[in-house]
Amino acid sequence: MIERIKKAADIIKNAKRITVLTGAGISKASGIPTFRDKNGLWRKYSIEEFATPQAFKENPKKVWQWYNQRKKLIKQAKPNKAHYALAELEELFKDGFALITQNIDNLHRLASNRRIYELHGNIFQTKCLVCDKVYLDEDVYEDEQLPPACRYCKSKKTRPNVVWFGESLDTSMIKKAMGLAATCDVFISIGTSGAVMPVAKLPQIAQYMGRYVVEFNADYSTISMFADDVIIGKAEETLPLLVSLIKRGRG
Ligand code: BJW
Repeated sequence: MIERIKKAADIIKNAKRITVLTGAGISKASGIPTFRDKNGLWRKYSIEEFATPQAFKENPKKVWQWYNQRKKLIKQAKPNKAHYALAELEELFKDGFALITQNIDNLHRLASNRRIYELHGNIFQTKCLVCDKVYLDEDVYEDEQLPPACRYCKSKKTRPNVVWFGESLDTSMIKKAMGLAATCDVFISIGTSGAVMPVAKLPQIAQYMGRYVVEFNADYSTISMFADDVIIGKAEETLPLLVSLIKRGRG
C-alpha cells in the first residue's frame, strides 16, 4: 500500500489541477454512518420510505423526523484526519484544487476547505416550497415543530435541501463537476461506492479524458475499474500519509 501511496504522491505533487470526489466513507471516522456498508443507513431504512420525493409527499413529518435525527448526530460530529488532509491539499494547490462531495454533512467546510461543490445538498439548509428560499438552518427541532415553519414566509411546506432519488442535481453544479473531472490533471475518488448516478460518471469521465485517476477506499468499489491506482485503507489513515509525502516532495 505504501508504495502505491508514494506513486500517487509523486504524480500529484507535479500536477496543477486536482479534482477530488468524496463520499460517505470519508466521514465514517467522524461517527456518521455510510449508506451501503454493513451498518449503513440503507441496511436499516428503506430508500422508498425516506429518500424520494414520493415519500416526502406522502408523509413529510416522517421524512423530517428522520432528517432531524440525522442532523442531531451530524451537528455533534467533527472533521477527522481525512477532512483535514484535504484542507491541506487545497492550501497547497490553491485555485488548482476543487472538491466535489456527495456528503451533506458540512464537514469539509468545517475542516476549512473553500472550493466545495455539494452535489447532494446540505442537511443544514432548509428549502421552502412556497417562497422558494433556501436558508441556513442548524436547529434541531422538537417533534411537534416538524415540519419546521419557513423563516421567511412561515409556511410549514419546507424540506431539507438535499437531493433524493429521482430528483435532478443542480444543473450548473453537475456541469461544473463534469468539467472539473474532464480537465483536471489528477482525479481523486475517496470513500464512495460509486453506486449513485450521475456522480458515479465523474471518475469515468476523468479516465476517458486520460486523466490520472486514483481511488482511496476501505474496499474495492465500482469506481476501482476506472482508476489507475486503488489504495485500499481507511481514508483517515491513507490521506494524511499522502499529503505528508506530497508536502515533502514539493519542498
Ligand atoms: C471508506 C471508509 C473509510 C467506508 N475510508 N473509505 C442512470 C442509470 C441508472 C439509474 C439512474 C441513472 N441516473 C439516475 C438514476 C437514478 C438514481 C441512481 O443513481 N440510482 C442508482 C441506485 C442506480 N439517481 C438519482 O436519482 C439522482 N438523480 C438524477 O440522476 O436525476 C436525473 C434522473 C432521475 C431519475 C432517473 C434518471 C435520471 C439523485 C441521486 C440522489 C442520491 N441521494 C442520496 C441521499 C442524499 C441525502 C441524504 O443523505 O439523505 O445521496 S442516496 C446516498 O448515496 C447519498 C450519497 O451521497 C449517495 C452515494 O453514497 P456514497 O457516498 O458512495 O456512500 P456508500 O455508503 O454507498 O459508500 C461508502 C464507501 O465508503 C464504500 O465504498 C466504503 O467501502 C467506503 N468506506 N469507510 C475510506 N474509513
